[in-house]
Amino acid sequence: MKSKGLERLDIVSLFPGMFDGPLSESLIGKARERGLIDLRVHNLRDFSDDRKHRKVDDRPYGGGPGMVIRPEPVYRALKAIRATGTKRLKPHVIFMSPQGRLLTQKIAHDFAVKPWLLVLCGHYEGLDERIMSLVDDEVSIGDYVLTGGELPAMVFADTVVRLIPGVVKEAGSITRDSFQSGTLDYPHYTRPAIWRKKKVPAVLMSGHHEAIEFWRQQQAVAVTLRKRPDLLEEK
Ligand code: 6GU
Repeated sequence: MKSKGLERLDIVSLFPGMFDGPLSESLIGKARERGLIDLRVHNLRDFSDDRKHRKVDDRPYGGGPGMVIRPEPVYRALKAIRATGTKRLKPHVIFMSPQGRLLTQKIAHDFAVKPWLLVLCGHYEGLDERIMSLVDDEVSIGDYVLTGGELPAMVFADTVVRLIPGVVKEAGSITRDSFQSGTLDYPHYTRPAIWRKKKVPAVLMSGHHEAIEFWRQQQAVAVTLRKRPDLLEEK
């Protein structure tokens, strides 16, 4: 059976409030309103086995700094969320971690064809290693350290949700994306035709569609050579 692609995305976090703005505004917010993605954010504390204080972390065995998220709340969260799906549909579980695979446009495409993604955000020193057997993929957004997995999860959600057909109105702006076409984007201009003595390139005003297309491709390569020559190198 052919998958229809991403339909549902669940995020488990200790700070669900952080997601309110970024995933409710703009194109992602519209995609949710239009029912193109069922995006749910969960509070890990709701799945704590500690009834009284809803504590989810504890000190590391062996000593050392910081706290570690205990495996049981994560296990319960995964189990409860999985149970809200159908028997055949299982979420692909992703743990946001600086140790993960670097997120690229190629990887975003691989995830955007999965019907259901469940994203775990780490915090403190991380998750108890024993929960990793329930994780399908570990993903990082770059070689720098953040305080937690929330911002990476938002970046991840944004990049996969915009690949769902219909989220970005013009399909052309997806195929022309930097990193997808192999080059960066060409320069864009809008009115006025002359702004503070700076003119718009004449070819764009010519109405000659082939000439415009040729110019744009040429510009895209020139921009890439100047700013990101590594993208043009053969791998
Ligand atoms: Cl996914 N988490 C944290 N804490 N830091 C990061 C990251 C993830 N990706 C890059 N830095």
